[in-house]
Amino acid sequence: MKGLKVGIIGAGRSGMAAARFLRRLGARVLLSERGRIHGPLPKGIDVETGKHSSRLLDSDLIIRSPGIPGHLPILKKITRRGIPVWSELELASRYARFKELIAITGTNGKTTATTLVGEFFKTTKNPTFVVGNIGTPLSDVALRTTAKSNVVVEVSSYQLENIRTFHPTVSCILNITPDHLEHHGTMKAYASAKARIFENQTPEDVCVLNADDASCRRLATHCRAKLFWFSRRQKLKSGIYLDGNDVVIRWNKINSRWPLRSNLPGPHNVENILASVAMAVAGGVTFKGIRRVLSTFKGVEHRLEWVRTLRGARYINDSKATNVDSTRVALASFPGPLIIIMGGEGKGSPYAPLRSLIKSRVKRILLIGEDAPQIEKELRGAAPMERLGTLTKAVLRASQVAERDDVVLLSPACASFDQYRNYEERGREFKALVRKLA
Ligand code: UMA
Repeated sequence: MKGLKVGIIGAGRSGMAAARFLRRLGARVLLSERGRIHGPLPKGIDVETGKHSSRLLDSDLIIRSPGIPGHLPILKKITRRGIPVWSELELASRYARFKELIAITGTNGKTTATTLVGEFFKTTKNPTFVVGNIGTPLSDVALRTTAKSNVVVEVSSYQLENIRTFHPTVSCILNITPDHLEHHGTMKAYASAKARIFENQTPEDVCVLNADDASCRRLATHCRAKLFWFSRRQKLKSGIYLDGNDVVIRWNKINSRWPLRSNLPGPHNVENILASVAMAVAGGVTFKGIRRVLSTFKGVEHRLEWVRTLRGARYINDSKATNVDSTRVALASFPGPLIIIMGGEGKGSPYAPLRSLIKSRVKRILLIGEDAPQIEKELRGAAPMERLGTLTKAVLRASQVAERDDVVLLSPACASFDQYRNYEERGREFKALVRKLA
């Protein structure tokens, strides 16, 4: 990298981390951001803000932040010039050293599975890093990894679009349902981006796939790694599955069965657990370590997170539900009666798949954000709806209508960017508002 001219597009979390990393490697960096730069800039880098100028065309290499749309004119020019475009994941993974590199993708459950897999690997003697889409970019830790490290990376379809050599020892696709269609265009393109997680794997590696998911089954035919299937619904000849309340593993000479003890609500979490156990087993974690972690693991922030019980009504923060399927999963986790707060920046996928669950479990929908009119149109008649605009008003309204044994659920089915910096900020505001309720 020394002396190489590298242009970075986007100065968010991953762009800033890439800039710091490239500076340490001695590259000449131009950081290009359409908005403003937040936070301290690494020393010695060139910056342009408010635009992406043709200066980028002078680069030997481009690092594209995950949120940069493919139709951006400058990106088209860059590609036409034949300048290689990498994601920050591709860049950092070239410098990471590891015993196991575990990469996890999927539409939903990524963060829970990544956190859980991280906890499993922390029971081994080797240092474990938990990075990627979950928050800390791999660039921030890559130079601290050694041949003994376990590196657990949450990977998004955006990051996978611009990989070349990224090569996990264990990969996993949890599930594939419509999301980010505004970015990828079609389901096929979205699934293909996800499948790139295993494109550099060989038969020495392992790929964990969901046997209950038709898209995963289709993708498996292109996978060269050793397959490790998981299923919540069916007994498998080879893989990990649930039999009653028992976890059964039959894989690669391993034959094991034990009762599942976990605090995570909902059937989707059973799937996250099965996949995570498969990854841990493939990476050599002992059953003792796995079972100890499972019995104490409480889940992750902003994902079906209990906030408070007030006058018998439970308030649940599921701000991480930034797509329709995530909200479907949340609805399926509570029998009801539910008061659900939905809305935000829509992603163009239909809300209709929620209709039957809403009809049977939801007593009121409180709408916020930009996509409220669209949700209202598509779910008309499923449950009474009110447009409140902001979270402040929605939480107040929820507290007025909530009765004993109700569940007040923030599960927006939308991104947060119309009103917040990210879903974490939205979730924190929800929790603060709920805690303030008299
Ligand atoms: N920007 C431009 N030009 C553009 C568009 C955006 O300069 O045309 C700038 C924005 O003004 C902003 C920056 O690019 O300053 C934003 O970058 P980004 O959206 O690529 O996001 P980062 O801050 O780099 O964070 C990314 C991930 N974000 C996305 O994939 C959208 C974070 O995942 C991740 O934690 C972080 O890298 C570290 O790896 C978040 C996410 O929402 C949680 N992920 C999606 C999801 O989980 O559904 C994929």
